[in-house]
Amino acid sequence: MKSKRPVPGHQVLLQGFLEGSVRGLARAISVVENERDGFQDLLHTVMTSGPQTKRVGFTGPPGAGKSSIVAAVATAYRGLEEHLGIVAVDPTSPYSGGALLGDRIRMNDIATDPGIFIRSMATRGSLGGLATATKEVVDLMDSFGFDRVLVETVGVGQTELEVTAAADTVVVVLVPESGDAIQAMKAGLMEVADIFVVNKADRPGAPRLVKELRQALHLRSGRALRDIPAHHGVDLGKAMKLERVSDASEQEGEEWAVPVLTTNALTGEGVDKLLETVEAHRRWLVESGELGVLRRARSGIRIRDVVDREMRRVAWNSERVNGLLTQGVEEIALGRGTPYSAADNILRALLRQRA
Ligand SMILES: Nc1nc2c(ncn2[C@@H]2O[C@H](COP(=O)(O)OP(=O)(O)OP(=O)(O)O)[C@@H](O)[C@H]2O)c(=O)[nH]1
Ligand SMILES: [Mg+2]
Repeated sequence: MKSKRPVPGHQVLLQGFLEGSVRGLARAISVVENERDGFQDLLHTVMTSGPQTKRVGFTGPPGAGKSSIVAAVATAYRGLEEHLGIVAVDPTSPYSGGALLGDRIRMNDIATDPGIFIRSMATRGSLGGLATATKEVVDLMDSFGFDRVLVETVGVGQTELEVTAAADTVVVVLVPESGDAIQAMKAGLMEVADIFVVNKADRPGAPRLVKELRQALHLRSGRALRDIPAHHGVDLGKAMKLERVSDASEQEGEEWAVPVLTTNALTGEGVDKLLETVEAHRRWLVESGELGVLRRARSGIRIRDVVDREMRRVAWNSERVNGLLTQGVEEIALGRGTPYSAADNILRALLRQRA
């Protein structure tokens, strides 16, 4: 890693990026990840033309097979001659080599394919910075002109779920071993899923999880209660026959009914259906106008992210603020102040400074 001096070759880098040079993209990502001088201008310039690409996120518990599915899906998209960017927020990162790569032929294949650009982001603890940096890397990939960008995150914790919101279509990958539908609900995965995939369909317990998920989705959508008169009680089996939540081709109206699919990432079973369903969701996003709604919501979050970070930067880089902090500490020690009075002084100084 080079020093954090301003980047002298910014223009060259930018030109390379805009001309579609992968080296330009790699350098841009490094500038953004390390928050080197001028990274905001760089992002501003490349993002001016707005979102360009389809973003598909894959999330779920550790070891569910997200990377294996991403690899299988990427291979299928390559068969359709798509150029792909992959961002993996991945503690074990099988893409980038290491002990795990040996037994993963597919990973190796996609890691050396010039039509695929993979970037693994190290998990740096639970610092809020990871989510923002990852979203920025996804934005860079989006602006670069890939046909599609795939994002893998472990679906535990706020940061990861936040990153998930950078995708247009979110595929939640579960496995029988990861627990039941209730656990998925508790982890907040029900809220983020556009498509559920029960992977490792070769394992016992997969059909039960599929059934549970469909029932949970059905209940959540409120249809089960609407379809069946209350005095008959809620017969879920009957409700499932009335509404086939699983069949993406039967979408009607404005609502997207979250399908539950099964895959075996090792054999590739179910991957074609997953691709079809991702396309169906894309069509729905476009036709319903939901894509615009989603992108606006995302822009709002990004603006907040940037303002939060810049406020922090402005505050803690300011001599005046650091002076007030030291003063506040002394006042607290002398029993003349509290963290609130000190913070109040700092905020007043900051707001005056920026006015
Ligand atoms: N039997 C079976 N094993 C699978 C399947 N998909 C993935 N695996 C195996 O499950 C293990 C975990 O797969 P990964 O693709 O690394 O899972 P992941 O969700 O990306 O894991 P993390 O990124 O570490 O959370 C690997 O040993 C895979 O070979 C499947 O469909 N069936
Ligand atoms: Mg993984």
